[in-house]
Amino acid sequence: MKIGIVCYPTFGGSGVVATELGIELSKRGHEVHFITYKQPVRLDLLGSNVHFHEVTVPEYPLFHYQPYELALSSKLVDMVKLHGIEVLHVHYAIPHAYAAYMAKKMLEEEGINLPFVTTLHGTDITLVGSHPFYKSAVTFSINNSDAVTSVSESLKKDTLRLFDIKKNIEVITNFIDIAKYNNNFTDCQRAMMATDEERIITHISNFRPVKRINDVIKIFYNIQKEIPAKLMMVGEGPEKEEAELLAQELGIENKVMFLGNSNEIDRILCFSDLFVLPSQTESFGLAALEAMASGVPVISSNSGGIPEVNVHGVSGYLSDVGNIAEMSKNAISILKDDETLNKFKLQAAKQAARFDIAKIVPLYEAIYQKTLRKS
Ligand code: GMT
Repeated sequence: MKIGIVCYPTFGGSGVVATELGIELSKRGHEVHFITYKQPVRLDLLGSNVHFHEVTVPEYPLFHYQPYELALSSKLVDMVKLHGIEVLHVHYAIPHAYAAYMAKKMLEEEGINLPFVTTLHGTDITLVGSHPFYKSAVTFSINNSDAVTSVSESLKKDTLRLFDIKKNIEVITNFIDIAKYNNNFTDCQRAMMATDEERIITHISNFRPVKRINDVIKIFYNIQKEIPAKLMMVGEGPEKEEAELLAQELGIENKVMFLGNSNEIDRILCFSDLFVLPSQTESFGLAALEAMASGVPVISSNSGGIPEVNVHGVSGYLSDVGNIAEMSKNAISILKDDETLNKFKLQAAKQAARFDIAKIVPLYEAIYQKTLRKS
């Protein structure tokens, strides 16, 4: 098939999922076209089966807001006509599903049929999509997609609760390329980060309020009182400065490293002992799955779709949002001795294997086929 993929090209989970999906589809013989405003961060190899088409939005002073949807839908029309793209897969409803619908309608005028699949990722529904200003457009574009998928059961429920949805939503969970995370690194360079006696705790996110970054710092503060440890904070975002200040206030700034955005998540996870994800809400928690695939147990909140990924007492522990005391206690219970830690590491890796890319990508292929057959 010739498949067009629209996504955010940034470090966010939806962009990562879209990119990994596109790469895998190309390996399976499909021709994949990424259409977005920048080359996706994890798309470093443009092989003959993977193409990238940049959407440019010229700045014009009259426009207070530059019309990205317009530029995107025009680009979609042009690329479909030029490359014969047969099906479009848009990740994140806002504004991608809306732009896809417009492209579909424009192409219809020219006798070209373009089915499009919308994958809902989380904040497009839970935080942004339900905002009254966006609600009508998001409801319309979901209901007018040829197929709709959601990355967890929890997100499907949220979507049905928040919007008037007439369309069937199929749950296709996020996935992980297990082979990539069965890291072959002979040297993780752990020694650069911590001594042999220290445990390494990691958090990776976009540092937005929903991630509750300060909880991560507080949980770590409690851990390091009991067990020698270092904290790796990976990512960039609006809450970073406050978290840095909190680490200073607590006197642990020399144990907390803010590493910024990284393209080497697998390397960082390779030397990590525990991953902390105390989010307010999380439709899936791809970062937790990436950690588990590297054999890193997870201490998380029990919100949204996280319980579908992290299994209490198996791959880590779950607690109510904001229950820092319990999260700290559970973290310490995993880290306290090598035997327990190694048991949880193995269990985390085993649980992650349920989400292997090889099991999930055929489900998307089947959806593309179905939309093509219907049209
Ligand atoms: O985590 C974020 O805030 C980024 C956001 C995104 O759209 O890129 O992540 C959402 O999609 C990910 C991939 O499906 C999910 O793993 C995240 O749980 C989800 N984030 C939230 O629901 C807050």
